[in-house]
Amino acid sequence: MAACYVGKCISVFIVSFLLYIPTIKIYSRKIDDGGWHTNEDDIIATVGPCNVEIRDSSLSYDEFIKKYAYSYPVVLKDVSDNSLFRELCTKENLLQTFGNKEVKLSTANTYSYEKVIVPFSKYVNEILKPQKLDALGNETQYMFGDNNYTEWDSLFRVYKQPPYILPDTEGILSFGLAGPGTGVPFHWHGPGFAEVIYGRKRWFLYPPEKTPSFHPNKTTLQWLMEDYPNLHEQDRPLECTINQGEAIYFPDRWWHGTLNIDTSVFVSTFLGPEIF
Ligand SMILES: O=C(O)CCC(=O)C(=O)O
Repeated sequence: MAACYVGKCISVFIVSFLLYIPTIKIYSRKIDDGGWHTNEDDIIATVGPCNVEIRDSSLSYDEFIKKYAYSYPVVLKDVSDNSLFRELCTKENLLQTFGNKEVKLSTANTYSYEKVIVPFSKYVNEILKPQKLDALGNETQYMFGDNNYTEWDSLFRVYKQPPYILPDTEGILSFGLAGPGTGVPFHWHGPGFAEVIYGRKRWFLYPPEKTPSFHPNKTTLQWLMEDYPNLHEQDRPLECTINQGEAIYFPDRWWHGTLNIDTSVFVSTFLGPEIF
């Protein structure tokens, strides 16, 4: 009787375990980081809330133009399939293809962008690091913008821009790679899209008429830790964390600051006047 009871328990245990296996697989499925690994201990900034509208590929071009193009940011999910581009952006592949090419780094502050030129492999192996909390913007080097379009053309040609180009504009691409906790402090310019290829990036936005309160040489991380918690309700930004494969659209002259949660690879499409 007792043996039979134990047997039943064992069968119940085996059946439960077999049912549990797919669950283990689901929860342990890791997002592919393309080799751009981030240690848990280096993730200083949190994901935060999202109060920006999120739309998917059911967003028509007409609705994009009416509702967002000239008035509001929007997060776009699954609007262009950049899986092939993502494969080209693995750490191994980028180092193999572009390791010897020079890249121009900018300091991560708002008004004075100092530039330094280094081989891409030096940036990846020596400079690309988690942000130190006490480092100021002018002490932080960031790879974004200033791309050599001839040397990186084979990569850029594979990137699919979001399918919502504004009338009479064309997209100029900008490629970036940066460590956890890094980011660009508040600034503004023309409209564009910014897609995350690997990692996650938190965006903070304010409309043109509401200049955010920030110190131009503080990093976004310092602003998040020191200023953001003290903002009055009416001074809080629009914000959202953009995940791998998602893009955010920012309209003309909207203030924005960025913060990489993980080591991130990202592409912006700046929409400028069409050149005939
Ligand atoms: O992606 C970033 O960290 C910077 C992007 C940015 O500020 C921009 O697109 O203007």
